Amino acid sequence: MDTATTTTNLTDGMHILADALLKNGINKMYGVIGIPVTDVARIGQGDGIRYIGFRHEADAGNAAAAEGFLTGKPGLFVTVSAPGYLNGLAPLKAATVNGFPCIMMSGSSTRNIVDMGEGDYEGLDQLNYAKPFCKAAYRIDRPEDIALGVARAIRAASSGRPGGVYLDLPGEMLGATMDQAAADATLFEVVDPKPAMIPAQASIDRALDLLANAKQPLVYIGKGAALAQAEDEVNAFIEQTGIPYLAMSMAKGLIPDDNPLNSGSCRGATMRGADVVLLIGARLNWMLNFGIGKAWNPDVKFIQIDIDPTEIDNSRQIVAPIVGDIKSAMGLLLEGLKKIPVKAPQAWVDSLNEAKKVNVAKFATRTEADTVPMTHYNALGAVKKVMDMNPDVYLVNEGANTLDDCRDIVNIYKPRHRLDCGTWGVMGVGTGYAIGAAVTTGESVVSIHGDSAFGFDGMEVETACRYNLPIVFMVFNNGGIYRGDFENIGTDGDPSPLTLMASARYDKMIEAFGGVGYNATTPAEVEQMLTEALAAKKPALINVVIDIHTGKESGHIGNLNPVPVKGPLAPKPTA
Ligand code: ADP
Ligand code: TPW
Ligand code: MG
Repeated sequence: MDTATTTTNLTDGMHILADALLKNGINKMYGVIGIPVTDVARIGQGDGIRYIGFRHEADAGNAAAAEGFLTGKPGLFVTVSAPGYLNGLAPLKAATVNGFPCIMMSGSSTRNIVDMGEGDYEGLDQLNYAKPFCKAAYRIDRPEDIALGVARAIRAASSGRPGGVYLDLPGEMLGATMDQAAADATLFEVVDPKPAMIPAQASIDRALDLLANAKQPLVYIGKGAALAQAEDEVNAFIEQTGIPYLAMSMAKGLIPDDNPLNSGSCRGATMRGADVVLLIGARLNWMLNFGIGKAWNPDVKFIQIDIDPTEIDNSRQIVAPIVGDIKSAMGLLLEGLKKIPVKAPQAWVDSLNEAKKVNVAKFATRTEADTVPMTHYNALGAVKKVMDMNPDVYLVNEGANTLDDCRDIVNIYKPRHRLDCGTWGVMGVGTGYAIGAAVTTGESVVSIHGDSAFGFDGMEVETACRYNLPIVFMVFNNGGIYRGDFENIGTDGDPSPLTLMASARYDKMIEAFGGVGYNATTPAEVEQMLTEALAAKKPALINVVIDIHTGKESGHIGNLNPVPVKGPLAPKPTA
């Protein structure tokens, strides 16, 4: 139908999509391509969107989520229909649970064939399946709606509590044509995608009154504060009030970890002692024992800053809710200090300092030990030394003991410089996060994985090599999930369900792709090899040989396991 002259005035869905994304500053796309999105990536790349091709959609999704956490703007990933789409749903949901802004775009098959259940190529009712797995889901059925669809996705992902958004892109729509000028006229830039939400002054005054009268106040900083980029306000508030604080794992570095008011090394005593707690972007979910029980002072009162009003009273009463965005809330709290001054009582600060001394000394004997084979502790003690010298380097961390011990041992000095398993404790997020962080920031990344955790997504070392990214992967190889010496309690002679290959040389994996492999057996080697690998600014992998007899079952959360009533796993009766 089209003549040569009219064709030149036509554009198509894939070109309009690239234009709409670029119009909104989305200039990166992670993904795995195939029918019908191959040209979404190729055309995007041609138009100036950096495309990072992965080996598995989950890792592309995690990279996009990492970008969202680091920048506050949604990261974008693309998948093919049904199977690729399903691989992408897991990171989309995890990003939503974590509150990271990101957008998953999937190609989809022909609507009428899918809806009639006729068995289309990779046919699946993707839009409806996506809905419970994300914050919002839209299908763009017409090329003239692309700009609107992109705008809706950006706003839904970024505003309020951020999260994952699904955009369904039917192949027919991607190939549909439109007059270029008419298509250009549909493009627009989203104005103020995450508007400030200013809390009521009365909620600020109520909170300050409580803090001013507290004997043992505590500030608990969560990853919401990191997402809100509220480091200046949070630092000023701690400095002016002198209140001891604790940081959730991804809030580490918002205030440099070596701040004397950081009470991380006596977390238990701090939580049990605090009578008033200001939560800044941290939920009272399982990670904080729901704000109840033995972990907390029975008379504790909570102040909670959160952008989501339904988060308040989630698991117990919040006596002073502050509903609004953290940056605005902290600004108002700082302003309010002029009227209602708050100073942490010195006796409380002193008592915590005493508790810290004891714990720090106890920890140092473990992290400084030169035991070989290494434990998680002394290997991480060596990592800490190198990270202390390289505060700009981003840290990614997953595993059980590898996660919990690293969080406690390795200091972070800058905001949003630590990414980990997050609210759900997901294994297999690490390489995607590391690649997302390296691509987004251009900085070096140290990516520390348990040997089990690394198994989920280790193939992405090829991606790191293909794009020549400055990532040093470290595999803490203790030969298993939690540790390597569990035994099969049956009689078939198979390895135990927790056992992996302690003899594995993960460093050889990266050598297959031209990266540099190291095998570290002592803390001194860890320190020297990590220093060298970071200085090279090239992909590297250090196989860190850890004693198979070290590591607690489920790390620090073994208490969450159901206890068998009988059989060899039942715990010995305690007196
Ligand atoms: P952590 O795991 O570090 O404790 P959570 O993910 O449980 O943190 O909690 C983060 C909270 O921060 C969420 O309830 C989310 O709604 C909130 N949040 C995210 N961004 C903002 C923001 N800009 N302003 C206020 N609250 C926010
Ligand atoms: C997607 C369950 C929690 S921790 C873990 C698994 C499999 C691995 C721990 O061993 P690792 O670390 O990584 O070797 P270490 O140092 O303790 O030996 N599937 C998913 N997520 C989770 N959380 C699991 C399974 C799990
Ligand atoms: Mg392990």
